[in-house]
Amino acid sequence: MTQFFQGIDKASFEGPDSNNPMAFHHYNPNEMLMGKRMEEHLRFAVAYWHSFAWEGGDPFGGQTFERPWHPQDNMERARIKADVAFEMFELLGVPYFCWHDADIRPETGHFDTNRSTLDEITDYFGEKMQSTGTKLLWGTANMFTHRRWMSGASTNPDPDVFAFAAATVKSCLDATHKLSGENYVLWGGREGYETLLNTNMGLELDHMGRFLSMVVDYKHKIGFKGQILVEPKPQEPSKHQYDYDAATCFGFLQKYGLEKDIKLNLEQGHAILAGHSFEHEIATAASLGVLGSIDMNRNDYQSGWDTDQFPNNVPEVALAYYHILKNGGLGSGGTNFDAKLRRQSLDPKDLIAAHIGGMDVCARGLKAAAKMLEDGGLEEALKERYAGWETPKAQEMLNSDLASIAKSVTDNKISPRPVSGQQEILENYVNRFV
Ligand code: XUL
Ligand code: CO
Repeated sequence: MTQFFQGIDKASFEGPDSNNPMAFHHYNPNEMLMGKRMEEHLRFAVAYWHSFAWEGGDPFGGQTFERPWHPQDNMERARIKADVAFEMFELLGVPYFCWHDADIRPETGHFDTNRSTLDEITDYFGEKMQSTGTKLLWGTANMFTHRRWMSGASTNPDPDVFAFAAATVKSCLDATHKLSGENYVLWGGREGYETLLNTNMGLELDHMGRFLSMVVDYKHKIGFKGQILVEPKPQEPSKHQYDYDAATCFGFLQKYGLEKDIKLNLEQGHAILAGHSFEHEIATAASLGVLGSIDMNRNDYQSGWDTDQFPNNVPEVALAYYHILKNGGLGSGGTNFDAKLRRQSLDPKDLIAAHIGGMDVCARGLKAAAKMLEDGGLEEALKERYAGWETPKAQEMLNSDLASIAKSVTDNKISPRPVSGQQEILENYVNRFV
């Protein structure tokens, strides 16, 4: 045991009336909802980068956190960081965690040493996963922080960077496979551009499509059974990112024949940056058959950049889980807290409390969503609204053509009668559950 979380007990469920700030008020892993345990619906994961690698910097100031594993430049401290991380997973009772290579090993500047230190630390993780029962939701490669990635990874004008990216993803996929990861994520932080004046967009998109095909081929070659996911985000750090939102990603995947092999990891904050709601992104992915996993957080509605706060808005979260449940759940995906403390929240206790709060908000949202689905009010209203399409006449029209339809409009004197969309009634309905 390290001393880091000294004095903090394992968080347990005490119910909504408890006034213990370090207990769960709503997250009760064994509570059954729609025939499944709450833990199995939510599949929570802690993000290594925000909780353990981020040092509290912002564009105006550097590190505010002082942790026993700082500075993060050698393997001894990488192991101390891992010891603390696994202690936190146990204190919270989260079943999963997620990492980038750069979060868990020091950056050596060279591919071979980056790979050997990654192998070493993931072996260390393997032992800890065995003894604690914590599982890997997904691994990923950080191909955006180091200066070599400044003009992109697979979309870089320099083929040597493409090669470095391919080798990096190979080593991260190998490590994810070794740890029985259930998914592998690619977020293209620098796969985009700053100015079209120096960018060959068509060439870059072709290279990214080819790169992702190689990732899928390699997954099959090594027998990795996890799901490959790409994560949409519209801007930041690149001014224009190619994976703008769920619909853009789907169009891209379809163009390169990858829509059956790759699904999406959707993030609340990225949805907001793209001018969408989170449930819009979830419903879009679900309707296109590419809903994979979620990064749960909250974005500031005013700032215009990615604030990665812990979620605290139950009505928003409830609608997100409503669309997840309605579409059969997250499968091999989960709820990864891609969320970080505010930089003034210095204490180890803040890290635990932030996750407890986030887990409780998700649990409340999930419970509300399950109740709404079981009650069936929204589904009933939908059914009624589209009932006209269930008639044989309407169905025949879909197999018809414009001229025949036009003739039937004249013959039958069709004159549509507008009906209410009942938005306020439906919003009032939702408010009864959240
Ligand atoms: C960045 C972001 C990443 C991805 C993984 O905004 O969301 O942390 O989730 O690279
Ligand atoms: Co994310």
